[in-house]
Amino acid sequence: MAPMTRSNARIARFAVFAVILIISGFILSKGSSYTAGSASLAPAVQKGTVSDSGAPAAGVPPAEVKNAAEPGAVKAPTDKEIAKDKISATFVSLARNSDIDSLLGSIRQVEDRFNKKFKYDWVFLNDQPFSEEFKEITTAAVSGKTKYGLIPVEQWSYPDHIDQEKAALSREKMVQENVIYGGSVSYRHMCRYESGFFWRHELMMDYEYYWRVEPDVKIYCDIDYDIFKWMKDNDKAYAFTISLPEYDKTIPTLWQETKKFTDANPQFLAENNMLDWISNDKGQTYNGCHFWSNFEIASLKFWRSEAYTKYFEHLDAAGGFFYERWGDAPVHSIAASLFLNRDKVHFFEDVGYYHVPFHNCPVDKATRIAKNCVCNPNEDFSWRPHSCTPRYYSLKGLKRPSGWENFSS
Ligand SMILES: Nc1nc2c(ncn2[C@@H]2O[C@H](COP(=O)(O)OP(=O)(O)O)[C@@H](O)[C@H]2O)c(=O)[nH]1
Ligand SMILES: [Mg+2]
Repeated sequence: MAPMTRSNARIARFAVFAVILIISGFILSKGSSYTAGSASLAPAVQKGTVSDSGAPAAGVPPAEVKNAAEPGAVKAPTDKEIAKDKISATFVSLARNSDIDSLLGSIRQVEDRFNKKFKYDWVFLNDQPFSEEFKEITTAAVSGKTKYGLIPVEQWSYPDHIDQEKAALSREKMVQENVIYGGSVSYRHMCRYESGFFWRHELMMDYEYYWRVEPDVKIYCDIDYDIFKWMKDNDKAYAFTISLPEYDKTIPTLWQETKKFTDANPQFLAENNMLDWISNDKGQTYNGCHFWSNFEIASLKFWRSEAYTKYFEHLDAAGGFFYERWGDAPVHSIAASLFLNRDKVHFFEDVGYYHVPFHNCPVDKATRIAKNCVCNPNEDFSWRPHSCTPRYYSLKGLKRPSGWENFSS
């Protein structure tokens, strides 16, 4: 073999250098992909910050988070990585056996847009035993584990202190006044259960977060990040998609009972609460604003807290779940607004959602394209005059999504 010339040696040295360069590049690029324990299937985020800079990047979800990374920059995690990184969370649906068809539609949407990738569990709760058919069909539809719980009868019946004749007279009056569900006893049990009990069902004890899903809802956009993990990493306790004022006739004394409770227990009020979202006069009256609780992604720890548990006990003793028609939505929302610091509440602008008759359709076109949304922004409710979401953005000093003003009247 001919001895190596000088230029051959230079070429060899260059080749070795190039190989080292390629290998280092490969290692570095691996290092920047998904790693368990990092924030990020969801966009990489800065904790506790709000969007005060430009519009969110295309497809980058949480409108309230700034400096989020492009989802495209994050390598999709493998099934193994997802399993390792999963947190303790579940879907939860309160349902009757007869809700099967309409609930199946909701499950299909949630699975296709989110859960087929993450495989979180699903808890079903009912005041009657679930039928075998209900169990078989829902288990086949859910990618995670399914669990079926019977509600203890004392949590779905009149407490002893309720005067049932008084309750019946009030229902009669509400029917005459055309109050929606005004005459329904089961609806009242449902609202009381969702306010005070679902979070203490034994099946829910395994979990830290939940996403409530009702029959006949739609999920309009892909959710390609682990939304539960996002809640935890960003220290959020309550998240919503739609907010609006409650119908006054269902809650004549809810605010006065709330004030009685907070006057007696001022220690539960969060320092940086959202009283100014639910009251226009510094707490004298309730403006009715509430998060629409048919969609909720929230922390179970919050409902299990002393503040909320005692608040529910106070309301239950006052009897308004039966003498009036207090909904779990205003009850949850008042509690979240008063007992949580405002940084712990989040609006999922990027989660396209529908429950009759309101839509949350991302008004920012770039978000709709990036997330394969199938909704019409002209139907979006979030920025309309009756929505309470603009008020929420103003008081938190958040940057509104690009183009919101075109969908505000
Ligand atoms: N098990 C059970 N679930 C109920 C009952 N009434 C309502 N639900 C569930 O409670 C939730 C709210 O009821 P829904 O009819 O959707 O009320 P709306 O959204 O306020 O019109 C849904 O998940 C229903 O499936 C009931 O009597 N028994
Ligand atoms: Mg519903």
